[in-house]
Amino acid sequence: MCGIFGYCNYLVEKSRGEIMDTLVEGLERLEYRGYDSTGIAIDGDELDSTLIIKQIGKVSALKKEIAKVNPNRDVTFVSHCGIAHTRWATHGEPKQVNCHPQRSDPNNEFVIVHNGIITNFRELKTLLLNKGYKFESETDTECIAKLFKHLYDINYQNGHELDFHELTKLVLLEIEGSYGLLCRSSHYPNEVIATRKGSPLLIGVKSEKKLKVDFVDVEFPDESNLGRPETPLIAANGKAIHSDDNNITVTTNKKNPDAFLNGNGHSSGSHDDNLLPIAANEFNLRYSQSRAFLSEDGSPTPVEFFLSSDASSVIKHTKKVLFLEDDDIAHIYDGELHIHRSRREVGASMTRSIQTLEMELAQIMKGPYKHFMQKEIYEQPESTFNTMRGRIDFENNSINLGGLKAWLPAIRRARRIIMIACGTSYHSCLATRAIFEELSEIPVSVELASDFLDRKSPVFRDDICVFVSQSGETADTMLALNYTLERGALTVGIVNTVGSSISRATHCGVHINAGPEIGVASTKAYTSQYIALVMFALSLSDDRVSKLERREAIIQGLKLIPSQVKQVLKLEPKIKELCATKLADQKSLLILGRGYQFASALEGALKIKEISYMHSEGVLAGELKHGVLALVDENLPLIAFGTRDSLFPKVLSSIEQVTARKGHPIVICNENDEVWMEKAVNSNLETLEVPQTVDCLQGLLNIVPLQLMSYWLAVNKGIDVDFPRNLAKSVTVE
Ligand code: G6Q
Ligand code: GLU
Repeated sequence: MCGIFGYCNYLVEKSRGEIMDTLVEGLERLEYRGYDSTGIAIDGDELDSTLIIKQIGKVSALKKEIAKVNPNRDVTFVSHCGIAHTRWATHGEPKQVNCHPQRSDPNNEFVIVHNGIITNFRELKTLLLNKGYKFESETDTECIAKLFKHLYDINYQNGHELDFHELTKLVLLEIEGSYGLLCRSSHYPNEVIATRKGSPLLIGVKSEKKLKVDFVDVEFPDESNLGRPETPLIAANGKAIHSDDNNITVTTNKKNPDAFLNGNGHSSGSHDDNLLPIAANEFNLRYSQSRAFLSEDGSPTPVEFFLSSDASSVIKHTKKVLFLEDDDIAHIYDGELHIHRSRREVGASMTRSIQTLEMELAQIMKGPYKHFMQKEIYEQPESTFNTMRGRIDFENNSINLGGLKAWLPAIRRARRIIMIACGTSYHSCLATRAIFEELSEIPVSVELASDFLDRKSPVFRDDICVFVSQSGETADTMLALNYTLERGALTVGIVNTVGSSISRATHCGVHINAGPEIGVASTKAYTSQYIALVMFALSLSDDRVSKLERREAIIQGLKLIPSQVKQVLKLEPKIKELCATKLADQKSLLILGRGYQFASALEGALKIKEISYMHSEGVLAGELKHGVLALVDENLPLIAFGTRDSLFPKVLSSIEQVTARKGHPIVICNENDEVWMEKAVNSNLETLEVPQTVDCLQGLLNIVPLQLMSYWLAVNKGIDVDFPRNLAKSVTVE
């Protein structure tokens, strides 16, 4: 949840107006992640002071607040670090004092933007209250800002002027929970700290000069006692930290000009040279340099850094990005990016690569559409095609999933497959479970991540756990992934967001390639996840002669899906009219489906609830008579999936149970199906006709009318579809 954005310019002169515009624009692109309130922190007019501007509501409200505060836009900064936040409240309602940035004290010595939840904030708050700190907000975040100040002050009093990243290490020792956070401080002008645990954070790099290498070395504490100060550092409880307690060492004091010169003049040397301390000066301190940012002649290179929760807000400025990993502490100062870790772990990567994003700006712009959700619904002919592009050979009826290929033999040997996901992603698992079992002949169970964890479900080494997630950052799914990894299962990711936590933590997987999905209501990700899972099932069965015919039918069916989706989109005028008439002002809507269409019913009901706030329930048609039928009368609006497959006669009888109780369902059926044509004439029944495809793919087409319906029900009520109340994209809290 929430969006974090930061902007640092080094030797690239910018006016305060330009800096504020960059921060605000970055927030606008992140607004879909949370929109309770927003705020920025930038340099104030006094030397080393911080100006915080924040406001409840969306970014537009922040813009007005900035205009009201009216800071001088013309002051220029050769180097500067600003931070910004758009909130999805977890602790404390959206009100001015709870907006981020949160601060350590009225002088804004340390200011923080934070995504996530600090689970031990009550204990920390008690400790800090006892030390005399006064809290002004109800957020958990405020204790981090105060902790920074407290640890800075007590160590300073003990003779340690800590480097910013060392101070951060001390802070992180104290906090528990999940976080993506940025911190700036008047004690460390033009520097910023970015760190994460369980929340996404990436850093875009823009420089005129080509970077010397496309990675950043990870810096570990000096394990000899070289950099260890003679007097121990002080922890939050006031106790000394001894050398055995942790690996904290003071590694840098770049405020010391000699230390800086020593480091700067040092040649880059071999890889290992850079991981080890380069120089220990007379203060027993060391300085290492980030090779990517070295210029040929050793002179400083102008550079800009964009820190963000999501690549979509960085893409306008640069395509070069580095994804931080959990527990990384990124420290930006003097035009360099350093990545520190508290300890060296066996097998952990020694570098973070600077990758080139393939995303285009147009992909994250609304274009001619009114809302991202509408755009994403209309993108489905292309996004479904992109999921299959380069992976299906329609001539030879074969599938090639590069990220899975090597693992297929192991997966085929599994005794069961467990699919784990949340929300819409969970529905895509339900939608494909039957075809998975049919093709792979391996039992498949489908789990909601939170429930799976609550039950502490048994997992075995020969289980295959498939994690499906659009964002790749959903906390429940990520926790379930860690749970299965700990138990030795083989894990597969079906993820949209490249570089996301789930795509990196799983052993293997498939990127669904749907392109960035910004609308909170997931639409194109659902159809692409569905296709990716079907392709996965097809790959698992490509060694089975008995499945040949079925596989060919499915592959040829997939080929037509993009054009068939396009055809379904033509139903929009009719759906729009139904939403304005028959479905207008209704309190509740039942959606009936069975077999493959049960998942469509659940997904359709979820879309309607989250976007239009109308109660809606997906009902398994076979269960109707066991209870839900009691709700049916001539007034209850009802939608039924009546497309043709082997269960058609049963579906028909369920719908007849409804019409016999004077219900007037809207039936989603295949084009020119004479059964429904006749019923439409004889009973008071509406139809929405969709093309026919293979049974296991029909859900790809059937869901589109419901996506459009939820969209129009919401728009007709004047709801801001991309920002439904209480929700946000990417649920990074448990
Ligand atoms: C619904 C949603 C939501 C989403 C889950 C899981 O429209 O967007 O239900 O599917 O929150 O998110 P991920 O797919 O990103 O894990
Ligand atoms: N827990 C913090 C708060 O409630 C951060 C929430 C967020 O991720 O936006 O303020």
